[in-house]
Amino acid sequence: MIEIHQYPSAWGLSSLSPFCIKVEVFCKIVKIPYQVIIETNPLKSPKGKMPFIVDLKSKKTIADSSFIIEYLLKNYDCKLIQHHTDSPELYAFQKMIEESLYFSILYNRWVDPQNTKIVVDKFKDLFPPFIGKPFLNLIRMNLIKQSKAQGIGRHSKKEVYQLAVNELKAIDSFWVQINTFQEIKLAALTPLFIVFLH
Ligand SMILES: N[C@@H](CCC(=O)N[C@@H](CS)C(=O)NCC(=O)O)C(=O)O
Repeated sequence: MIEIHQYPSAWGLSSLSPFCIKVEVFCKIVKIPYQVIIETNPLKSPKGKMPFIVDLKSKKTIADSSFIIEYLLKNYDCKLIQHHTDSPELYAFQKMIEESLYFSILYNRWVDPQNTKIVVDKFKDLFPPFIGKPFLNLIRMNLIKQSKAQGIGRHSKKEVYQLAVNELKAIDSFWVQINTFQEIKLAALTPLFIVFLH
């Protein structure tokens, strides 16, 4: 049994974080028993980001969705699943989605002023009364800083969304090329595609 420490659900999804859903979907696919522990403070994670897991058997704590999946592939019976290093193409797409497309999603959710109110109104109830709004504003400030450090936050809104469209088009043609799921349905990265394209 493992504990998945992750952010709460939102918009009908099991977590507001795609990286958290990625790990949970992986556990579901390979049938690893797990228990979700809801966290709202990223500082509780060893790497300051969610998710992390605690393996109750080995007592190990592992942070970062990719390291978690690597650990589970090594330590649990996941025979049906192919590891992403078997496919350099999948690995390259993983990096594009997690290191680039993710930041356009972050921009859309936390930086684009058009969406700030929707996000804050939706997430404030995840916290005790009165602290939700100020806490979310702090998170927002931190994520705006992150978007500048990564680079996406330095572009105009039009440029950010153009980059996202380019990447979604690349994923779309990759999808067609590999004949939708036929080759990757058993890959450890399937949850990533499901989650980010949802
Ligand atoms: N590389 C990490 C990324 C995790 C990540 O970016 N988590 C975000 C939520 S989607 C987070 O916890 N951010 C909090 C922060 O940066 O303060 C993974 O794959 O787990």
